[in-house]
Amino acid sequence: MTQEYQNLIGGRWTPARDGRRFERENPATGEPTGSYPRSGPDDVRDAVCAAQDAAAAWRRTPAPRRGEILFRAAEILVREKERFARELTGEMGKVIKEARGDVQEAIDMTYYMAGEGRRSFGQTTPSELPDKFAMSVRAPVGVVGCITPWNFPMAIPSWKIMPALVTGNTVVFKPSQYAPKSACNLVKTLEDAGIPPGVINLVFGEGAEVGATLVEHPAVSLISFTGSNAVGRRIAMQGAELGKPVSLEMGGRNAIIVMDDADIPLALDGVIWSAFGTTGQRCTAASRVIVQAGVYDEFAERLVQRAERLRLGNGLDERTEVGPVVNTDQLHKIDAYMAVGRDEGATLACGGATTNVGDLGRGYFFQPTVFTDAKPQMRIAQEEIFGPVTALIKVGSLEEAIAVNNGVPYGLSSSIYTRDVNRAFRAVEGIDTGLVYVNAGTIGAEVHLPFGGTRGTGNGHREAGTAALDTFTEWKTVYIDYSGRLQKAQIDSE
Ligand code: UN1
Repeated sequence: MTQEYQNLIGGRWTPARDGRRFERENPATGEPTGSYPRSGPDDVRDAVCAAQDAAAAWRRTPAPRRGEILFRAAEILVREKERFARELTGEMGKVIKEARGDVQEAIDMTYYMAGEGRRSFGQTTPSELPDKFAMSVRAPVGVVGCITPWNFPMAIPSWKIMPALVTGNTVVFKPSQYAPKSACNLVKTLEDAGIPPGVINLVFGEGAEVGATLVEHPAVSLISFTGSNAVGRRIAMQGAELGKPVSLEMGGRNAIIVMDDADIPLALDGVIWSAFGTTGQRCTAASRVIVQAGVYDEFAERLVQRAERLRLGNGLDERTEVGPVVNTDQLHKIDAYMAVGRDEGATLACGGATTNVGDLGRGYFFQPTVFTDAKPQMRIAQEEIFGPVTALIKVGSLEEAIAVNNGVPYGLSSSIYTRDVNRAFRAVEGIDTGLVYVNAGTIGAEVHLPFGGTRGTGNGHREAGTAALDTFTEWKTVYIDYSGRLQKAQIDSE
């Protein structure tokens, strides 16, 4: 029988009020992986209430104590890493090595934010007046709603939940319905680490019901969302109307630039990893490769050879290099882009179809695909496909490469392969994305540096690093006048 999972509300694992459920299946095999509450607005309201009730005591808990709970959670994640990784692969498909990396990223973030319990520095600065002291401290915002996608089901929730908790907020967490077990594992870990009831609440269900209620709820002070641009924009508009800050992370259309003087084998490794790792289902995936004319033909040929050899399969098999895509909708969406690319005049150099050879027939597999002769304005070079598909674009110069790189609606990650340090620095300066890599692919951000993007990717916020603390706290500026008399800033100091 399929195992039944529950919401966590106010420290109690409970079904949806009206008893509805949904099932998730393994995208590699079609087998059921669990049954989850299909929650409705009432469940969200219960969770928000629980988070509100827990807020006062949690914000008064000294930050180092909050950090210790996170530290214990990180220790549990370390112990359970293999099991969590296997369950993660089983429900969203990424290959097991990468699933371990996903859990590791959550471990890294949890340790990192545990340390913030003893930092969370503010400023002290001299006042312009005598006998007056000035400082700034961080204050929690209150109840935070975290809405997360399926492609990094451990890492991305940890980017939101850990900084929110350590800075004294309480959380209502709505994970993707395509990776619910990992969400459960993460929340259970926090519970086992000793997080008080109501401080973290978990509500499973669909965006239209659960997510929407969370965004609109007046007691939710902040929404942190990672997902599609369409949903993110809607949340931003609602947030503006309700006067509610929202932090958005909404995908990319990232490129690797390969210059004539690049180390070609290294660049090939970088493209294969960045385009087809996680089956291309990373916001940071290299879905475009901008290649200088002098090496274009050779690069295209060698890339196609490598892509054709990639081994598709169940991610739990250690030999598998590319797992399934997450669901049938994604499979159809990716498939539909094949015709779009061909109609626009790009050449389908390899892949281009779903595959159901042998066991693959039970899952959602799409062949690693390379389009050559793509032009910068084609839809296959502009729109986020989110699958194992990359498009090669030929350019003449570094300036043109940078212009093409920047000429998309998104601005998350970019990379350049060159041996010329001057070119590398010129690219770093000219590229308009939140992340830039030199002689490395577009994926692989580390947790202690800011993560996020420009233009259609974000709305000015960054996750990870100390930048995350700015999202989850308000600055409180404190002046203490110990002169015993009325002192007037800007006036008495003349
Ligand atoms: C994402 O795809 O949204 O830099 C996150 C990377 C990973 C995180 C990706 N550390 O590719």
